[in-house]
Amino acid sequence: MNTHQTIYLSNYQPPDYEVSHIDLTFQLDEDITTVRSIQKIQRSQTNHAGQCPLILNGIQLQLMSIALDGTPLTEDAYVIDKESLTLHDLPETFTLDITTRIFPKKNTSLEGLFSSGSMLCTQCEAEGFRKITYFLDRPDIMSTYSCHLYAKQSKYPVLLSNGNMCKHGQTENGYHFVSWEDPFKKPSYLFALVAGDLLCIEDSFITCSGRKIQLRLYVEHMNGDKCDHAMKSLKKAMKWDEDVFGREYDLDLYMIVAVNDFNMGAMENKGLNIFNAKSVLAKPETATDNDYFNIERCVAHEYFHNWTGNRITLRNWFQLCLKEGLTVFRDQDFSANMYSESVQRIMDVRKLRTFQFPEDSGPTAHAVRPESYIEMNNFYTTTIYEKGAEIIRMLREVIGHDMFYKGMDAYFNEYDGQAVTIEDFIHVMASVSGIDLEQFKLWYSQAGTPTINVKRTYHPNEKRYTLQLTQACPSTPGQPNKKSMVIPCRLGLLDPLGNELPLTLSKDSTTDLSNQTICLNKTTETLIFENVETNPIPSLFRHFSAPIKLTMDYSDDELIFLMANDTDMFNRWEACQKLMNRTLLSMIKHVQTNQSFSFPGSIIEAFGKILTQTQLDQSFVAEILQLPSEMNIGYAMSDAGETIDPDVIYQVRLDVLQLIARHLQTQFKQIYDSNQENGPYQIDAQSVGRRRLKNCALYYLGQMKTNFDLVYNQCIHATNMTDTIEALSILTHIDCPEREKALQIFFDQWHQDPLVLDKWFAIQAQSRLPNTLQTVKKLMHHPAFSIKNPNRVRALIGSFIMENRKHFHTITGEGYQFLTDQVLTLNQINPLMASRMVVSFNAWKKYNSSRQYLIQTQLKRILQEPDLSKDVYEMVSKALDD
Ligand code: B3K
Ligand code: ZN
Repeated sequence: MNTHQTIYLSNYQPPDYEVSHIDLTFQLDEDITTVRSIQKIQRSQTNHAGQCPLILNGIQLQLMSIALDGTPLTEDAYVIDKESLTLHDLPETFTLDITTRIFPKKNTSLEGLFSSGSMLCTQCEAEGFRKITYFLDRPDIMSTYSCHLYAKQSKYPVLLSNGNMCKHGQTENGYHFVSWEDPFKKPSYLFALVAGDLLCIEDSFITCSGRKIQLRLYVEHMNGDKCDHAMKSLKKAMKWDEDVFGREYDLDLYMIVAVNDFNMGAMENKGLNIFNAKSVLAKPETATDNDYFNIERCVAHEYFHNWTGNRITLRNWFQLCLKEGLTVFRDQDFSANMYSESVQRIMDVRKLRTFQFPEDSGPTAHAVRPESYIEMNNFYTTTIYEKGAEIIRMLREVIGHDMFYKGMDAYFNEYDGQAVTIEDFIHVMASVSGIDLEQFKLWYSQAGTPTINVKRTYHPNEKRYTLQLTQACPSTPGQPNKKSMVIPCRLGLLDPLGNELPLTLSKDSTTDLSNQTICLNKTTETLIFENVETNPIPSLFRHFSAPIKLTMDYSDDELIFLMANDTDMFNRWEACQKLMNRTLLSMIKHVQTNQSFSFPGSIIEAFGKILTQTQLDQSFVAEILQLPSEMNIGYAMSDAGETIDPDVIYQVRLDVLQLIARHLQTQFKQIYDSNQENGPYQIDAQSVGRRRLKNCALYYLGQMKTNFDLVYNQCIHATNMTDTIEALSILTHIDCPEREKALQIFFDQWHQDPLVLDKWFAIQAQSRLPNTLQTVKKLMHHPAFSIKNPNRVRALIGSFIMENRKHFHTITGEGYQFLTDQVLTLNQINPLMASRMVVSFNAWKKYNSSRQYLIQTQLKRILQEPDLSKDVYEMVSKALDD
């Protein structure tokens, strides 16, 4: 029976008590840690005469003692249950002194205080602090913290917490202590501590006002040579936030600790970021360009949180997007500034389409500011993060760049040190810009991806061109009807030579144009352009100016034209995506109905042309040449009202890859040969672009038997991990002796490096070879596999379900059964990970009836589990409700 409680935004009440200061003392040990917390508490103004009890959150705590203003309380003085401790009849201000015991090694949820290898560390967001001590564990309780850490010196020589170190010394029997003081008020979710035997890599940064900040990276001793990139990234991020947002770092010390067992990428604890080792450690021999890129982005993201999240925090968890959407927007902007605006945008949009659009059209679709949740951890979603970032980007488009940055300044000034809401943020933006943002706010409350349908007419005699854009938003769970939204559309009109035509909007149009952007806000808008000399080709939603799905009756030739000529690079890529999706879908239809289809020569020709355009950014060319993934083709099918057919998708995509490879092999070979590494590994945009294009060429070449040697040789002789992995991920699909050899060599070389070993697991799980599920099951018993390590789980199980559509969706149902088995195991060990995995079942209604039946059976099986976590229960019950 489900007894999990739903929390509603509409029930939000300000806290009845405030905690001005909390003083924590830890006697640290992996088996039993003792936590003493002394809290200074006062009634809040709304709690007249203290009629409201104090209900402290606490989970899996062993209460040892509790005292009120120095007087120990007996058991009849409080009520304790599985999740809380309640006290009645309290004075106006008082001190609570609570001692609890916790058990880090047993804590496999990796939330609260847990052990990872020989170290101890914490993860408190969203509600992990309550696994450390009894507290008002909610983000609108902001307190100053002092923290005293005691531990055996030989085992835990390094003891860290938030803020500044203020005291340290020896105690008896080989124990020592370190005291930390954080001068900034913070919510409990930003508390952190780390204890371990760690190497410290040090550097410093001089801020814009001339302050010297100590930067410290703490890693396991063998990883000292993998810190350079993260440190550089941190300094770049610090500088960028000063330059672009005028934000200077506040404490004198900034620490990052790398941890092997971590549920997500990283955590922005004040002054003491805790990172998944994957998001910190890199050297050319062990990390790919992609890893390098993710590290830079992640370090920047957590750093940017210091202002958007920490200095200004959330009133309640429903406001999560206020810090996450905004911070993702900031890290995207940062990355775009570091490399290429258009390639960055392409990558961001690809991510949005692969993860967010499907979420927004499935059973767990929710508004960027959700109305309710059962388990908050389930709401760290791509909707809150990526769609949240899109909303900020649109806001900048709608109010203009200048106003946006002015508005940000005003936001920082007005709300520094407070726990606020999305409403507050938008209010500042509206008052600074003088633009009414009431309708714009619908982006926060309406779920679903809007669609835009375009009709166009050219009147040659009047030289008039009309575009009629109609918006709609599909219904989502709990939201059957949607209102029209504010949708910024950046656009251009191209003449047949590819020149931009001047945009003169007639006053009969229903909206205005500013900076090549129009803001749609009615169901249908009509744009009438005057003095249009020739029938133009429109380029709409340039740079993906809004997260929508566009329907437009482009011909193949127009798309090929835009692909070659649009002045907006994003839309060149977009035209190619449209063209490929359309062609692939049509081929799929033909295969399903046993008809023949010949792939248009014009597309191959267009690809060939792009390969010759040496002036183009090589990363961009590689992006254009990358076919839509099987997953994205599936979603395109479903958008077109078809049932997703993973087998045919796989076959057709493979046929097209081979066809392109055959036709363009000479060019691919030439690109491959002329872009070899010719010096030490560099991570600048140009070198990355060169490797990407070279490996894209290898990918196509590797589709042909005659080139297997080439792939194998790169795999064996590569001097950097990017080239090794690119080759190995081609080889993994090929049934040849070289495959086994390459995998064995890789294992022998890297089995001691957990992050590289993850790649070995992932690559095997991605294989299209027929017995892959058996291989995956076998690998679950490999001595190096551990279901307790999230990176390993993501590498093996995650790669199989996400990137092996063919085998996961095998019509025997074995893939589904496998996932269910893993979800049920993880449900006991690490509910957050279990819940992350089970969402792969969400799209079940988009498959044919036999697959639907198979998945539904598994979902029901999960729901029957007697001891189902909140996390999994919430996801599965929503999936079944659909
Ligand atoms: N704020 C953390 C995510 C916390 C997830 C809690 N389950 C990392 C980030 O977004 O920067
Ligand atoms: Zn974040």
